Order: sequence, then C-alpha cells, then structure tokens
Amino acid sequence: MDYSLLDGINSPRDVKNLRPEKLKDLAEEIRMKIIETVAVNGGHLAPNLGVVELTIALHRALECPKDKIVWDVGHQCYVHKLLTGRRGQFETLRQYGGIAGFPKRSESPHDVFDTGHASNSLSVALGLAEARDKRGGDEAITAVIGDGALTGGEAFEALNQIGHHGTKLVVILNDNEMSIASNVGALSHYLARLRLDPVYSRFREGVEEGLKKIPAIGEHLFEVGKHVKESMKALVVPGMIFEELGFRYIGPIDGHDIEELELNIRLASQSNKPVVLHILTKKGSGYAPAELEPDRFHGTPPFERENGKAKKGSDVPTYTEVFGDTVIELAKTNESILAITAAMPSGTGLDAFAAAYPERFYDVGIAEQHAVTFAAGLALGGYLPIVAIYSTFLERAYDQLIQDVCLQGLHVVFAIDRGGIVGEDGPTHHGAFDLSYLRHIPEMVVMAPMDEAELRQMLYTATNLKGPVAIRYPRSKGVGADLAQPLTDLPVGQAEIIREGSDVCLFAIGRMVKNALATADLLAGRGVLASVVNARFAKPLDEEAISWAAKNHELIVTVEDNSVVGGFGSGVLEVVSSRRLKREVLCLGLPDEFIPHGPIDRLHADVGLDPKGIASFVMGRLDKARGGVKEEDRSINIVAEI
Ligand SMILES: Cc1ncc(C[n+]2csc(CCOP(=O)(O)OP(=O)(O)O)c2C)c(N)n1
Repeated sequence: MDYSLLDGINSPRDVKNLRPEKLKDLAEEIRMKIIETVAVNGGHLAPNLGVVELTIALHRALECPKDKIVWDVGHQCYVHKLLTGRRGQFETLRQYGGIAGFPKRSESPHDVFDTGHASNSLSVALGLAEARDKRGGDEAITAVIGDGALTGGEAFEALNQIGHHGTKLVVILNDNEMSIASNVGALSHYLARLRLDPVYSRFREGVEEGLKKIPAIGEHLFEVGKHVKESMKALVVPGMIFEELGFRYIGPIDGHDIEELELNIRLASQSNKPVVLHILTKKGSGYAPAELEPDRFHGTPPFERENGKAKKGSDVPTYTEVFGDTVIELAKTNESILAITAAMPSGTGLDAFAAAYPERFYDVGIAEQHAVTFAAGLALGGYLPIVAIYSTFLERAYDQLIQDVCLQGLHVVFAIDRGGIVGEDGPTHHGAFDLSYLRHIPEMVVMAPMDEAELRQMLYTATNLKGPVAIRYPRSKGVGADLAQPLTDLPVGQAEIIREGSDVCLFAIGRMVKNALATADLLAGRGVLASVVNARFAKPLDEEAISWAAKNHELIVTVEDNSVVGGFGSGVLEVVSSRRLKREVLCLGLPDEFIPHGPIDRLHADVGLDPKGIASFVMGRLDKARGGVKEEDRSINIVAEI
C-alpha cells in the first residue's frame, strides 16, 4: 500500500497544510492503515472507519493540542493517533508495551483524557470549559460522543448542566445509528427522525418565516404568543430537544464530507453558546465486511484482511458462550427468567437469548445503573432478572447494587463477564475489582467458577437462591470441560478440595484454580506437596475448609485474578484472624496498581499469577519460613501475614 500522504503527517499542522483535493486520498490511506493494523492486532475497527473524515476535519479546524478534543469511550481514537505523531508506532497498537487502543495522556499531549468507559465526555468537556473561562483562556473544547454513548445517564446529567451554564463548548454527536449493536431507546428514535425527515432540514433556516406562511394559522400563531410558537417550532425544528436544553443545534450534516465538516466545526467553535453539531456517519465505512457487520467489527480479534473472515481458533466455547446457552436452557423451564444487557447483547452472549425469547430480553442502552435498578423492580414484580454486565462496567452501578438490590434482599442474578485481566483493552477494561466491591455487601452471594462446566452449575444454583447473587467469570475460552453434566445445586459457601498435600494449601478462586493445579505440579517437582482448593465462593467463605487448610499445612496461599486489596484473599485472612488460626497466609492477586494492556497470559506472568510465578512466591516464602532464603522473595503481593 502506498502511504505517501500519511507518511508526511507528523502533526496536525501537516494535515492543515494539505491541499483540500488531497484529503480524500489521505482518508483512503488512513483507512487502509487501520484495516491493515487491526487485521493483525485486533481492535475497534468499525468505529474508527466511521470517523476518518471527522478526525481529519477536526484537526484542520482546531489548533490541537491547545484546543481540546475529548473522545467519548475513546475506542474511535485511532485516526487521531495517526494524525498526532504516533504514525510510526501505530503497528504496536494494543500490543504489549505498544500504544494503547484508547486515549492515554501519558502517550501524547493530544490525548486529553484517559477513557474507555462510555458517556463521560460531556462532563469532562464542561469541566475543561469552565476551567478555561475561570482562567480567562480561549481554547476550543470539543467533545465527540456517539449516539450509543448518548444513551448513558451521565451524558444527560452533563447536558443538563451545560445548558444551565450556557458554557461555550461544542458537542459533536456522531450518529451512526449503532451502539455496538443497533442503538436503542426513545432518544435514538428521535435522532432517526432527524436523520430521515427532510422536512426538518428544509425548515431549519428561518423556521419562523416558514411557520408564518402556514395559511390561516401562521400569522395568528405569532400573535398568540411565545408558548404556542415554541411548541409549534418543536414540531418542525430539527434538534429542538437540544435547543430547548440551551444548545444551538447544527445538523444533521454528512459526516463523511470533510469540507462540510471542517466548515461546520469552525462555525460551531465560534459560537458563544454550547453547540450540538449532529453528524451522520456510517460505522465501518470503506471496508465492506465491516459495513455489513458493524457489530462484529466494533471490536474484533485478528481477521483475514482480504475478506474479513475470523481467524480460526479452537472449538472450545468461551465462558460467555456457555453463559448464553445456559440462560436459554434455564429459561425453557423457568418462565420467570428475564435477561438484561446494557448495550452489549453479543459481548455478554445474550444475543442468542434475545433471538430465542425476544419478549423476555431487555437491552437498556449504555445504562448500567438503570439496568440494576430496573432489575430490582422486575424482581419486586415477581420475575427473576439475570443482569449480564462486564465487571468493569458494573462499577458504574455500585450504589444501585447496594441500595436497590442488596439492602432489600432482592433476587437478582448478576452475570459478571470479563472478571480479571481482559488483555489488550487494558486498564479501563480489566475486571480487577469485582470480588473486592461485591464481597463486603451484606446479602450478596459471590461465586467464581473454575471452569465453564462449573459456570453452568453456578448459574443454575443462582436461579434457585432467594437473594442477590453474583457470578464472575473471565474473558476467555473455557478449559474444554464436559458440559453434558446435569444441572445440580452447589452447596452455598462450600469449597471443594481437589488435591491433597501436606506442605502448602493453594486456596484458589475462578480461573486461578487451573494455575494453582499447575503450580502444585511444579512444586511437587521441588519436593513440596501442595493441596489445591477450589474456593467457588468468595462469599460466604468456607470457614471449615480454611480451618482445615490452616491445621494441615505450613502455609496457606490464596490465589485470585482480582485486586489483592480487599479481595478473596483478604476474606481468607479475616477468617484466619477471627478464628485465631495462627497460620501464615500469603495472598496473591493483582497488585495495587493499574495493569497495562497486553496478552492475558503475559500480564498474568508479569504479576506472578502464572504457575511459575506462583511457585516462585511459594518457594520464597517456604524457604524464608524454613530458615534459608534460597530464592528471591518476589512476593510483592503480600498484604498481610498472620
Ligand atoms: C460504561 C460503559 N458501558 C459499556 C461500554 C461498552 N461499549 C463500548 S463502545 C459501546 C458503544 C458505543 O456506541 P457509540 O457511542 O454510538 O459509538 P460508536 O462505536 O457507534 O462510534 C459500548 C456499549 C463502555 N465502554 N462503557
């Protein structure tokens, strides 16, 4: 591929210096570069292909980094990265040690805010704009938000305050009618009407003149007064919702026309009021497979560039797939089951359920807080809601978990996908905290399966309990476990001893059980006999099993793919302390820092959660306890010893 134009872009200044007739070719080169790179590294393809022209226009119209662009979610920042001095590193996108797939302030002064979670760009932009005004600055502040992210409550909260203050800033509403899947909600219908009805556009200029011309009504209308006039205007003025909230509305305009975009961004930036610039784009634009399947190419693993086909992996199902299939199986016999997603039907595996039981499925938009409280209402009304949300996004709904579900002991099942390290999406997406933020909530039962077969049993068990239940599982293929076992209830709060030794007890939870078993093999090779316990429950903890471990081993080692602070291991320490068990405990988990992006196995190895790392921690601790320190003590993760 010829990248002669892109190769000359080292900063936004070079984009400005390009002759307008060259811009289409630049857009083409950018598209090719992104397709080529994402086909190898995986990443957010379709959102980026949709904003190529927008990003070029932004960097021509604005003076970055003095002017600020805040990208909502940030998954669409690849073009921005290419145009702001990171072209040379672009091939390292999302790779270990390479540039991130999201904006990172540490990477470039052009990245204004570290993002990954949706719907917060307007709040950030307002903060920046208010700070500018207080300081007496004159930089332009622009937020770019998708129609999907606009369904998030935080965005509404910010619109409300921006309109109140009338702060000068620009909101670019990138409307492609898609969240990850098709966008949902009443606002989305409103935007669709703006898109489609040419009457709106015709009336935009000089609406009052237009109204006056309506025979018999027009003239009269303007005498009746402002109130009626405004409500009539609402019928015909595009973007009236935004106008009513205190914004100027411009649009809808073609989001793939660089010249028109540039002109309108300049215009919007000159306004003294907040402006919503509504642009229409196509997700996946310029790459046929992504245009056809924007959902699949929203975030994609590596694929064949020529035809977009997925690269063949193993046939073992993912935890997500097993969850999706099991919910369908359970719903067949349990008619009270309803399923809820917050804008992630395929990501959570609920797309198959949605197809099988459309009337029992809810996509509430990017609205995790609402999803949880909505589930509380459904539970109150006699249904059994299963709320499937990624660990990292459920952080949004912490208050709702406590107040609206657990405080009232409601039977809501939380299927928490992407628990633990997730890989290339990095720190905004790692599910590092769920065991910590769930474990201390009264009433909550918290489980984590050691394999995909146990996930099925846990889901079944959860549907038979009475109060709030959470099951957290990782983003990965299963281990190839037998999925044909009949569904049976697991005894709540009971761990499972799966290997018995006499020196060390490895007390592991979730996918770390597999690593603990491999560690036990490594330790055996060094003459150390290890027991392995599959904890199953982070709450309630199996106190008897912990007592057994304390009585029969020199050392208890807890292993979890969760922050070591306040996690499962902390719970074990609490039991050891409250039962006065007098046994040394080594807690291994994710260290008290944000973990970068990279392959899951590599990141686990970095923090010592691979079998080699765990064995090394154990040997270090045993050697110390036994007198001679033979190995370097790498136990950075120890939070306490008893
Ligand atoms: C709080 C939160 N929930 C869910 C997600 C997952 N997510 C990432 S992008 C996205 C859809 C965004 O749609 P839109 O804003 O329209 O942007 P587009 O990808 O269409 O450009 C979702 C649901 C997230 N990043 N943050």
